[in-house]
Amino acid sequence: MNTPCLSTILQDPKLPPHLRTVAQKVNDGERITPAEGLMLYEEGPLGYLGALANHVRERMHGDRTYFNRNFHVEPTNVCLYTCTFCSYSRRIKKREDGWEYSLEDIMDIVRKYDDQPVTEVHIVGGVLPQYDVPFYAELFRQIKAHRPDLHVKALTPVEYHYIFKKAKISYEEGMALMKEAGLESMPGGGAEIFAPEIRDQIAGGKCTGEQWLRIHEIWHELGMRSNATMLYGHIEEYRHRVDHLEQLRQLQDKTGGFQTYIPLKFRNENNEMSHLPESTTVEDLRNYAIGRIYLDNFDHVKAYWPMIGRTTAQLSLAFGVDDLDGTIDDTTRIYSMAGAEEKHPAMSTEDLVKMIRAVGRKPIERDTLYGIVEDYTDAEFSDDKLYRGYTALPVV
Ligand code: V47
Ligand code: SF4
Repeated sequence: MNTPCLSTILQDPKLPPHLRTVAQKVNDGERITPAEGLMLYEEGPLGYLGALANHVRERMHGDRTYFNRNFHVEPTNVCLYTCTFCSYSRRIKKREDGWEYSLEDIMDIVRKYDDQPVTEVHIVGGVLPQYDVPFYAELFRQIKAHRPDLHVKALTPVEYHYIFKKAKISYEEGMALMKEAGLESMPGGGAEIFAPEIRDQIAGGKCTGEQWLRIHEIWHELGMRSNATMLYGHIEEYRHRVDHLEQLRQLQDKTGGFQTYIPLKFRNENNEMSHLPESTTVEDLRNYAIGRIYLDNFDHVKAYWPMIGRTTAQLSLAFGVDDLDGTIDDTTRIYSMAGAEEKHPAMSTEDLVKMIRAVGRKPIERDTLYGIVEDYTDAEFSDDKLYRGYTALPVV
């Protein structure tokens, strides 16, 4: 991809000294400070940030771009919390408009994928009292008994904090119990923005940033892996984003248990913050890039393409992103209600592979823990009009 390369940036005699210092650090594989992170948010030009982030991305992964085949299950789309950015919270007043699946309903959904080559089920939804420790433990057990090879990635500290409190058990006991029941990794949701001055306004009542981090820490101490997100582009300021990244980096130094960082762009439809404008594409790309530069101890940065659209997802691959999420059937999601770019974001593996190849990257199907399932770099498709590299053709 044609972001300027880092050596070109460093050779520019007009590069301001503070930008040069950071570029040199990135070139030398050194860590940047929180003050430098803030400076990048405030002053880093798009092309410059892209060059730095792409350098890190290619140093770690070359052109490899990962995706996995999973399906999502949302036990309910009603929630007792009142996060202002979330369309679920509005439903609690008209609960009958939503769904509340039973264990059998969820197992029916899981069974629908029996013939499909999916490697992971991602389970996350609203918080309601009937979804408690016994419910989820039984669900994980039944999924693993039915299909042992399916990786169970489920729930976030938001749910775990709630259900463990209700069951009067510690986080340590609770996470050990979930592991024993079949939980294999934790998705990155519920992180939002850790700083209490923002979190209390947008996600008051649910687990704090500290509790979110503690539950991940305990999970990592059990030898398990998880992801981390940041919900950006609403009422937070750049310093809150830097604080969020810093806290993730510190925990990762301690445990090494995070696999992937996923920035989530705030979408403003059907929620209590619809009056706020959304971030621009330039800002989205800058944010991916700064995440990649800052989180030097995270292996992967992922873009969730149904939320940002296919074109921005392709662009993000030149701004630090090495992983794309969203293959089959992503229709019923928190995001489609919040104004996702793709209203019916079903994309076949073939489509995704073409989308990645069209910007000169190598599509690699992975499993949840980044084991390679298949390298699609040279896969042939019957209607494959696309040049293996750059293309002027519209993509899928
Ligand atoms: O925590 C809710 C976000 C998250 C909105 O780990 C919104 O592989 C934008 O974490 N605009 C859940 N975002 C989704 C999530 C996730 C997604 C894909 C992959 C993985 C992974 C994790 O969705 C919530 C919240 O931050 N969200 N409402 C909204 N209006
Ligand atoms: Fe509930 Fe999660 Fe939505 Fe908050 S973001 S209202 S906790 S579903």
